[in-house]
Amino acid sequence: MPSSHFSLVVKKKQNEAFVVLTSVVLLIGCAVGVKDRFDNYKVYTVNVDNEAQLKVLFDLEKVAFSSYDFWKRPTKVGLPVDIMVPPHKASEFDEIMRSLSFTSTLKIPDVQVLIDNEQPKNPRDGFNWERYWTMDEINEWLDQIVAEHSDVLTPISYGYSYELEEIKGVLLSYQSGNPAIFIESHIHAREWIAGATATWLINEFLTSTDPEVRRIAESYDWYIFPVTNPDGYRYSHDVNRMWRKTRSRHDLYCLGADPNRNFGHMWQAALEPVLIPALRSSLVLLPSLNWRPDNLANFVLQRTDHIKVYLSFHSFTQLLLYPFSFTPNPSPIADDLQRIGEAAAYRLRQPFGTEYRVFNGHSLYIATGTSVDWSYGGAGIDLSFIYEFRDLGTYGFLLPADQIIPNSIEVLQSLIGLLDESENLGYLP
Ligand code: 0X9
Ligand code: ZN
Repeated sequence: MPSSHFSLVVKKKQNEAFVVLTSVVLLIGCAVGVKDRFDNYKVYTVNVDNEAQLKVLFDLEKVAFSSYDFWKRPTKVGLPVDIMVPPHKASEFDEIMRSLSFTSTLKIPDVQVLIDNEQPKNPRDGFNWERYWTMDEINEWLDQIVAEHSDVLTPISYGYSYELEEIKGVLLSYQSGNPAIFIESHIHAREWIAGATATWLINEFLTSTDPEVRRIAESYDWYIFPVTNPDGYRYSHDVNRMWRKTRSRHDLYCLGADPNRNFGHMWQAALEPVLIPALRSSLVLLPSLNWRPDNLANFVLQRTDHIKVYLSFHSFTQLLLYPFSFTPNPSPIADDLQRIGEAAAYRLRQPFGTEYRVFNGHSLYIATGTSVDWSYGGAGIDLSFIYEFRDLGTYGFLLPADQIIPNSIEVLQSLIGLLDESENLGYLP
């Protein structure tokens, strides 16, 4: 055996032993309630300059338990990816980068440092938007706010999560006859800024004295579900900060489903590049966010006379996306959605200069079973948008809590722009 081959084999065995050991440590950790740590996990921005490089990245994404985590997925030549590399993969990653002459830059040198700095060091007591709340705190706040504003707020729920947690929201309504906006927020567990922004909006609609805010608060009804993936959100607090999916069990290789791949419009009509269940997790049998029968889709379908706008809150990359994601064919109203999106992005830019890009989902990457493809194509709600909040990747999913309020302020401005332009174009009264 040539010595280089021999050393590769030895290295492979060492790696395998390391993986087994890490898994055992992780399992014990889970059992005793220890949080996963991300010391020396690094995030690189990797440029994709040719098809060969793109293929390698797709292959890497396909490997089950490869432990690379794509914060920004490979899509097409010319669009860089963000990839989190664990320390035990550092040399393999270097080798891959070198072998195909990738160019990359180190974006986050130590993910654990960002996790440690995400929340303020000395948080003030009580409910405020200076820190990220836990799932229990959000539920408690919702109960409290509903009790305090029972003239305007009605508690709502569309059922239970896989782990049997009631999914709570509010309907905010100042007068009868209003058209409604539905906000589905925080469907991806690690995108904490989504839920925080949704709760801030509820509070602002109740308390703001700004005339433009009062107008949209009072002349529209708002269905707001701040956290639509409570199991995943809990898990991202208690165990693994980087968890994305639900906590539903499917088979040995498939823990958790991606809820934003399981809505029932043209579900799996196109194949995404990643085909294995552990990563794609679309192999749940019933589409439409189905972990319980009384689900989000049914809730919306029963109210399509009322709901005229469907918004899905995510992070990150500062984007406003409209249907479709499953096909490159533009929706018949794509030009209007682009215009409305640009009006929203224009308003969003005003307070702090934050730039959002606006386009259809497919231009970002192909995805089937997304909620807004379904709300547009399945439920017939023309004004369907995904927000990808701050930032552009400096912190990524680990946006420091001191950006909750600025993010929320600019998103609220964008809602004014979005609704104004929709009215101008005749989509809303
Ligand atoms: O992949 C998703 O579900 C969304 N991005 S995220 O990073 N928050 O997970 C975006 C879905 C929008 N559609 C397409 N990108 N095609
Ligand atoms: Zn997301």
